[in-house]
Amino acid sequence: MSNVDIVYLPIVGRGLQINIICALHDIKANYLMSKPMGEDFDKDTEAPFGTIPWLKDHSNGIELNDSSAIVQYLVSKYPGPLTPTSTENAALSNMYWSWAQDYYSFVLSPFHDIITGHNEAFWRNLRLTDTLAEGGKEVGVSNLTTLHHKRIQYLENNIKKMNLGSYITGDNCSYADIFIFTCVRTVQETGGFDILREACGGDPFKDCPNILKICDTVGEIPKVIETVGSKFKDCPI
Ligand SMILES: N[C@@H](CCC(=O)N[C@@H](CS)C(=O)NCC(=O)O)C(=O)O
Repeated sequence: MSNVDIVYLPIVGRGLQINIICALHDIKANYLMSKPMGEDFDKDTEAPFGTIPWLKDHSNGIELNDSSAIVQYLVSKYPGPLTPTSTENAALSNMYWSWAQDYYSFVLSPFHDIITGHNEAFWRNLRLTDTLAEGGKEVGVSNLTTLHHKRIQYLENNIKKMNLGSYITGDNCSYADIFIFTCVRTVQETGGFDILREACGGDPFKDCPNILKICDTVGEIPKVIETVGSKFKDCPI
């Protein structure tokens, strides 16, 4: 039994990338599920900020309640292939991770509200939004689809301009590549995101060969394949 507890939900969301990072760094974490989709933990009362993911490392008592902080902690405390190789590489990994975090927060997460039909204001501990408030589902999906195209085009253009190596920060896989990979595959493969695939005429990343190339490279890493299993097919979002 390892000393690291990680709490999330049984969806891809902001959880699978942490599981992949643990697998690549040989961190044997205990994966616990929070209410309302599991019974191991109550995010509303046990997580300091009321959200998940949440981590506790019992080897030193540290408790972290933010996915970026969790990932940066894991790759520094338990060094492995995703540990940044220099200050510059650390900054770039952090920046590209934040691209994925913003894409997740402002595109994928509002889509979750539409997909699950759980869009009422005040249900969240973190933000106050009603994705359908300004004109219902059709307008909501159309606006989010526009934002999806904008955000991925910026990343695609940046990768093209920087003429990077196989991965987003160069020749080595970074933790940012892992999050970009889980976001892209979530949109391409999970059942719930058929709504965005349909709004994009079937292929939400058709103009993004560089993003897709990175995702294909990440998707060939044996520990990624093993950790992902059939999750993109099985999870709704
Ligand atoms: N910046 C935080 C955001 C955490 C977050 O919004 N988590 C979602 C699940 S992915 C959540 O807990 N939502 C429920 C709520 O806000 O009550 C992080 O990256 O950990």
